[in-house]
Amino acid sequence: MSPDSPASESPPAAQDREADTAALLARAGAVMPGGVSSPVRAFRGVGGAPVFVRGAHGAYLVGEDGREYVDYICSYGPHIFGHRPPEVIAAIEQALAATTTFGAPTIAEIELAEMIASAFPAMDMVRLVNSGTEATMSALRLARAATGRDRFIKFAGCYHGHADAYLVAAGSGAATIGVPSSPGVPAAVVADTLIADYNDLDAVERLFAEQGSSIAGVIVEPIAGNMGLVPPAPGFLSGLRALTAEHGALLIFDEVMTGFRVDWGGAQTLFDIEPDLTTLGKVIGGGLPLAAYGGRRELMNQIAPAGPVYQAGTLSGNPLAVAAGRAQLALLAADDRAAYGTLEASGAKLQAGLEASASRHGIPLTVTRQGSMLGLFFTAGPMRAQADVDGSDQERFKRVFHRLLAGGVHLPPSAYETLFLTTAHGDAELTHTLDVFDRSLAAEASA
Ligand code: KE4
Repeated sequence: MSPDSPASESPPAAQDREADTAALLARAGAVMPGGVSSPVRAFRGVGGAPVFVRGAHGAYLVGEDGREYVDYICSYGPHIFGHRPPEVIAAIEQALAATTTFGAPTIAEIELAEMIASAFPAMDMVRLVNSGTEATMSALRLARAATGRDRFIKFAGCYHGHADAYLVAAGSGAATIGVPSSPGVPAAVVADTLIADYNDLDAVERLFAEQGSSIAGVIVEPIAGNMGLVPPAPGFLSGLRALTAEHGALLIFDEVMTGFRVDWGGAQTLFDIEPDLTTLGKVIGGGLPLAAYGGRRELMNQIAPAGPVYQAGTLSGNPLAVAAGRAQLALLAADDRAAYGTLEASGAKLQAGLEASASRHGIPLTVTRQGSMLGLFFTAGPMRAQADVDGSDQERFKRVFHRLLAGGVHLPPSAYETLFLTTAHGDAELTHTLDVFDRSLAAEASA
């Protein structure tokens, strides 16, 4: 299907593929919980056995069975130029010639931090960490230290990683596997976690009216991507900015998914709102483990060793990950940031095709989108909060997911995940996707 697909390897018959995958999953499950390294990959949200992946190129995953799939997982966000962009691979190879890790400061870390700070005006200073979870965990610790308060507000359906305090009404894999509040999280830890519905500014206003003097901050995905893609309602983010400023709390934008994805300066630039702290990840690591948090100088200088708030990491600022991240950000900055125009055009084309197909077949569908991030919901909408996602036709999502997979199109295996596009998703990939999607909806309409 793709220009360099392994044409010689004809995929094994479907039943062989199923058997092989089932055997792989059984083998994996004997030594790894659920057979995976992260829950959402186990297909619990859609049923069936996951595709074990052997390789990837451009917009394609290659399964262990040799089949190719147009990839809309994109590793849940890090890939924005497709798999193996030559410039990123070359940067990693060059860094590898020096080492895999030093455990000592490097000029490359300074340069990446300077790139990030220049793209995000709200980030005077940056601390590099290894995962989005570390970034949001550290940002919360800093907010609590800076305000001397313990409580914070998060939104149902938003996912900020798996630090204990956040595993309440979490999105992403937590929502998928139906355990939004995980066992093992002490009640005392989440006693300070206050929950509101996304886009419900009145609920936030009430929480501040009741407990404002004990609220350290509000953490929010400025464009929610962990309950599918749910956009902020007009005035929601500016309302959070006003309420946090009024009550001396910090506004934390969790841009692990949206940072450098929806715009060079993230959602905060799109919406022209300046948070107090920002968390980043995914794109900034170029596919290797790297994330970051940052904010105003007087806040960040409270982080050890500049200040008393402790946070550390053996592999933080890892030279390979920093090299990959710098190369990927350089690609995004190239040609006056032309990549964003390409991603917007592809995203708009895919959205229009999906919506036209649903209209043709009389299937209720809401497609939400911000650039190269899309949400796919089998419901008339609108999508404002997790309850709207919960109320969508999830059985239909599962059936369409598997029909697409059989047709060589791999969505993220959950109605609570966002589809990602990269610059490698060209006309051939979008046309194939829309053809298979249309056939899937025709089957739904005739069922
Ligand atoms: P990690 O710890 O997974 O690197 O990042 C946590 C995180 C924090 N904030 C936001 C907005 C995020 O989207 C994430 C992670 N996103 C999920 C995808 N929905 C990661 C996929 C997974 O858990 O396997």
